Amino acid sequence: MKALVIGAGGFVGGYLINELISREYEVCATKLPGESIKIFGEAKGDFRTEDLDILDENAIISLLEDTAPDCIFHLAAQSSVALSWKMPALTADINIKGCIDLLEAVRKTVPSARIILIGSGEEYGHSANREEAVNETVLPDPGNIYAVTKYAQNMIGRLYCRSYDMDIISVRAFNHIGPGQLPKFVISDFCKQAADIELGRNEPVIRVGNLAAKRDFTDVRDVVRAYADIAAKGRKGETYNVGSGKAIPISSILDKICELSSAQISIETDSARFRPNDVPKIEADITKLKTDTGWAPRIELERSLTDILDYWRNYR
Ligand code: A2R
Repeated sequence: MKALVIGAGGFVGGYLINELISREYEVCATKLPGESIKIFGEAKGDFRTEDLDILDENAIISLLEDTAPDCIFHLAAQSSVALSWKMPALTADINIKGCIDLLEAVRKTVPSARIILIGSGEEYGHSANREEAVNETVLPDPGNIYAVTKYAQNMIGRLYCRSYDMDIISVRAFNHIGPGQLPKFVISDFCKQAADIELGRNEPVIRVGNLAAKRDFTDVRDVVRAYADIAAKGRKGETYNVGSGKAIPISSILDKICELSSAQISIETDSARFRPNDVPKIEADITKLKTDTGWAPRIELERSLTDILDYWRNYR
């Protein structure tokens, strides 16, 4: 089986490539020119790399003709919520037009390929603000530009599946964490601050935003296992939540990081780190994913945090 991973220069790409190689896929992965694909941990084997800007329609067609994939994982995105407010049109171009151009190119060149569109738990937005976990039947009510574009991608995927009988599945990934994630994400940020304190680079204070918010965190290695399981066993035309199924307060994660760190750390609230309209709790209902694929998260939070702390301790 041949897999094409589009947008593999980001956080998830290298992990997904490794997972697919270990399942004996022949992998081709794309990145933006100037980017590199980072494999964290032990590389499981070789793969082919190509440059692709998803805004270049002709380049997508050439790549598909050349690689003839059985399965396509579409990771390429403008994935920053903050940047989506600053550059809404660019975010829409990459996340919506890029998706449409990809689906059109697949329809013309490799119409029977399975496509996994990677969306986000952010799509639920205000609809996730409820006591119970959010399942795939809940109507999304996105709260930012990024989330709107990912919800548009989801709807376009369903439309192409119904209209052209294409083999498209959408995923809504909730917060994922792991070594190599940029420190603009909360857990990576806390671990980096703790590692910098241990290394004597910072005063022994971690600066934090809203610690009361509860979020659903999954290790990226479990997330990519879910993507591969969905590609193997998921149902065409469906949407799957990918998360741990359990929201935990950010404060308890910070306590754990302080416990795992060798430094004596105090906590300071920084108003600049608060986000407007933070939803108090976001939790994924993962019943559908479990039922259809048998997937369940395996990596405990403590192991993820230990690995992220080690990553920042050794970061050059
Ligand atoms: O924004 P950059 O320079 O980090 O590049 C990102 C890349 N990308 C593009 N690829 C092709 N054509 C474009 N016009 C284009 N613009 C941006 O897609 C980055 O290398 C990759 C997406 O990776 P990350 O932003 O690190 O996302 P991550 O955490 O790997 O998540 C994968 C997917 C994304 O669709 C997220 O929205 C979703 O999972 O949660």
